[in-house]
Parts: sequence; structure tokens; C-alpha cells
Amino acid sequence: MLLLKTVVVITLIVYCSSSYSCPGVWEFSLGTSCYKFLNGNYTWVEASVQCRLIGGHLAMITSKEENAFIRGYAVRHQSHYSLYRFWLDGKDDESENHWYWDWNAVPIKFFNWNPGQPDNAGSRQDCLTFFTGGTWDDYMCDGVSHAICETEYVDTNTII
Ligand SMILES: [Ca+2]
Ligand SMILES: [Ca+2]
Repeated sequence: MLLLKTVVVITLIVYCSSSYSCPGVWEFSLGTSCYKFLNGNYTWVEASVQCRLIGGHLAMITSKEENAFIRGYAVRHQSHYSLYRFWLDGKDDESENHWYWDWNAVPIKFFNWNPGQPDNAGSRQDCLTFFTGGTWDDYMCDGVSHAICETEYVDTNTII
């Protein structure tokens, strides 16, 4: 009986602690978000589809802290990537320099532009990218980039 209780307690501990980690393919977390970097070469639309296929969306970076955290991961793992550029969820395709998150149509308030950006080069840079160094660049939506996906925690404790 004692053994059974011990097994039950240990199972509960493992279950409860694992319920707060990112599920499945997701690589790391911050607050209530889980993230995954994709090292394929995608257009913005292709990247967005890839993120949705794994249950998320392209990353929406909304604070200096979140930007610094993702930069840290990117720098530490750069050897896995052939490019230094990653798609984020932002676009300004509807009205030039009015940036919004495509996933929820919310206007972007926090920016971390690389010096000289956004420059809308060629009058056709309407999608948002993140450099490994942590700064942002507007880029051609049909250009090629890796991607950062994001999803929200699945907290199984609330399902019990
Ligand atoms: Ca633009
Ligand atoms: Ca640019």
C-alpha cells in the first residue's frame, strides 16, 4: 500500500511539473509562451503555414524582455541555422509603416528596428524579420528566411 501511495505521489509530481512545460515540438518557453525556431527557407506565407501546422503562429514579440530572451536563444543556437534572418508575425502590407500582428490584427507597439530600418526597400518590404543579433528589419514577403513560431501554454492542470 505504501509502495502504491509512493508511486501515485511520484506520478502526480511528474505529471504536475510536466504540465507546465512546452508540449511536443516546442523548444523553450517564456512566461505563458512556447517557441520553436524553424531552419527551413520560407517565404513569409510558407513560414506562417508551418507555424500553424504545429499549433501556433509566427512569433509576436511584444516587449524588450521577450526580444532579449529570443535573441539569447538565437545567438546560442546560431550554428544550427544557415541564415541570420527569421520571420516574425508582423506586416505593414495594408498601409505603409502601419505595422500589425497578422495573427490577431493588433497594431504593433514595441519595435526593435535595426539602424536605418524600416526602409521599405524597393517599395515592397511589408513583412517583419528578426536578426540573430536581436534587431528587426522589414523585408520582402516573398524573400527567404527562417522562422520563429510561438504558441501559448497548454496548462493541463486546469483540465483535471
Ligand atoms: Ca513596408
Ligand atoms: Ca528593410
